[in-house]
Amino acid sequence: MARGRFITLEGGEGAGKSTQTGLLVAALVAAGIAAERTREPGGSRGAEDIRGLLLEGDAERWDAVSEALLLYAARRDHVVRLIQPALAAGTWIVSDRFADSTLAYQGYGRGLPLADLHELHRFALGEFRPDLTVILDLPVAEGLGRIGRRSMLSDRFEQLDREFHQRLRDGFLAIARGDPARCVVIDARPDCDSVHRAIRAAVGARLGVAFAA
Ligand code: T5A
Repeated sequence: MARGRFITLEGGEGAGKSTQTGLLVAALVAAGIAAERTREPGGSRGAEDIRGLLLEGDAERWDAVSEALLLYAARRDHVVRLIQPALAAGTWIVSDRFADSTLAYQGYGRGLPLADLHELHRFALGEFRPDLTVILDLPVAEGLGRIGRRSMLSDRFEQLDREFHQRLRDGFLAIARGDPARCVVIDARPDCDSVHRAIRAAVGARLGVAFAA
């Protein structure tokens, strides 16, 4: 049986990752591919427990190192218990955020050395990486505006300041420039259907999927 492919959607707050993850999984299934969605932090039972620790409380609850360690404890559980078995069974997995979020948030955003985060990744997951990463790029004000309209400003990560969110955006774009074989940047400003069509085009071109018209 052919191994499934692992696709991640990344980007700042309100870029449309959750929306587009659902649309992409539905399009893959319509194309005859077994596909499932997941998310980070979370995805597996243990990782969802850790998600609660990460997202609740005030912005200074964890320092950046503790945050990175919690994220990687969750990520290892998610990969070992859910993602790898699914891929081995031929199912494609689409994840709403993955390791690039740690580079962007804890590295570019909170200032942890990127080399340490790469080392942490190697310790937790070896060379395991997505087959394709879609980075949804959106000006900070637009992303925060979308989230604000949904009244989710209470989540502790969203309390951080705008300069932080700009560093995230720049960080995601730097990650994409550094790994063009894995990453594709999609303009997230157009309406949902247009962004979905752009993602389908990228997945089709990079992973050879023939989507239904
Ligand atoms: N985190 C996570 C780290 O710090 N390090 C890590 O390693 C990881 C994995 C997760 C938090 O954890 C941090 C990052 C985050 O701060 P979360 O609750 O999962 O928190 O939140 P986010 O991942 O940021 O997801 P959001 O739900 O906030 O945003 P999405 O998923 O990007 O956007 P979505 O699809 O929910 O859409 C937001 C709103 O915009 C609308 C939607 O209808 C919705 O109302 N929308 C559009 N509007 C206009 N045009 C479009 N094209 C639109 N697409 C969506």
